[in-house]
Amino acid sequence: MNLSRDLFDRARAAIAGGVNSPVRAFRAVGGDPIFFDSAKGSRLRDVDGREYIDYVCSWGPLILGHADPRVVEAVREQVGHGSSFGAPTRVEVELAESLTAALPAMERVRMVNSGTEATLSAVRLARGFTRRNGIVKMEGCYHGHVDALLVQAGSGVATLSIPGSPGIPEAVTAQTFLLPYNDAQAARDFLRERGTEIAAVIVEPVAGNMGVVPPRNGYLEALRAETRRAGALLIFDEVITGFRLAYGGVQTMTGIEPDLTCMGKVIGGGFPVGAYGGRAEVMAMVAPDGPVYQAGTLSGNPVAMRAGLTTLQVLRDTENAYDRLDQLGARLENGLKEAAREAGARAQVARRGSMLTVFFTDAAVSDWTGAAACDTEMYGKYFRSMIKQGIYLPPAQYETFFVSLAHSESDIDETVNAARTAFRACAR
Ligand code: KE4
Repeated sequence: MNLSRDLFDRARAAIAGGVNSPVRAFRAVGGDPIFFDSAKGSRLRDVDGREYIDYVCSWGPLILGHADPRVVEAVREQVGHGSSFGAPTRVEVELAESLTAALPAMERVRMVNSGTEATLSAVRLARGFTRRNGIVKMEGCYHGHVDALLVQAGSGVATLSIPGSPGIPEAVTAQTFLLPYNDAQAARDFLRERGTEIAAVIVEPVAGNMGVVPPRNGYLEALRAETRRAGALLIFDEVITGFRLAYGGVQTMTGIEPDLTCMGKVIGGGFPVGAYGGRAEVMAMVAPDGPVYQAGTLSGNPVAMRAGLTTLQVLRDTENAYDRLDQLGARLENGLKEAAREAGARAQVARRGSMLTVFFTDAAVSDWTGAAACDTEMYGKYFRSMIKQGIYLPPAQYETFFVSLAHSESDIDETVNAARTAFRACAR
């Protein structure tokens, strides 16, 4: 009996590629995707009744763990009062106020339905505000499937090595410039030479889409200084890092204030939510106040707002929530490093808070060149060994493991034990 396989056969007959997002198809790790029908806390249960400790956490949103009772109750109550009005509601104001209170650089916000919609809108707004067309992104960073930004992106594009993508006109990417991540000098040189053409620089302030790659000391500061000097906007794509690394974002941890911030994932608590926001002067350009058009039928959906608001409230009111996430992340990091060392595996473990990646390479990864040197076949072997042992990891090398507040020390220890076996399989 393998209901997952039966469902995948049916899925392929009805859904493009059998999945609703490419990375879920397991193409980067081999084998067929597993279908799940329930989850609770740190655990997933597949349609065949097998249980796994989950480190995907829906790619980041479920920082409280699956089916957190406080979120479930809030959503249940909200949906009973109506799911969507296409008109303003109290709860969208409350979530917006939570975001602007937590992020000083975000004086105004606009809710949308995904991280992609947030970055798409932020790029259009930056171009409208500056009346310039140039956009700079970093190699290995992924900002959703935005035409102008799908040029050598990270995440699925890197994993599936899609060179940009067919269907995107040359004219659209002709104004997109690629720089190496973590190279302050390259950014300085480019912006001093061509900064007057540039509407914005968009960056993951802690990269998650080539695996976890933190910024080098001084890198974000250099981007802030050089964009300001050039009259370009700095956009922090905090879709992953927003409320994941701190109650706020990398901007609240570093004091580096972007002009615009894109968010998603955690702020939706597992429901489709994205947001973009920033300086009031810039956001004043967004319709209906300004001429930059952006809209959405379900933007600010009250049920999704309630899930996000409840999640943020729990994070805000749980004492030392982020210390706990960091402790669990450190336990996992140290255990995996020890297991890799014991097995003699060529693996590096990178971590920031509750974001972690195991890179199968000899040297620490600090940019896309380093990430691209990884042995992705070896990652696939590691993934298959771990999933056999009941540990569900991201099915691709260029992704991030996520730990939630629902993970326990025993979950982490069970994971490290499984990793001992998996690293040995990789070291042979
Ligand atoms: P969505 O449109 O998928 O909600 O968000 C796009 C996005 C924007 N910015 C960053 C930094 C992101 O990581 C993402 C999406 N992340 C991927 C995982 N790396 C989502 C998983 C998927 O594509 O299925």
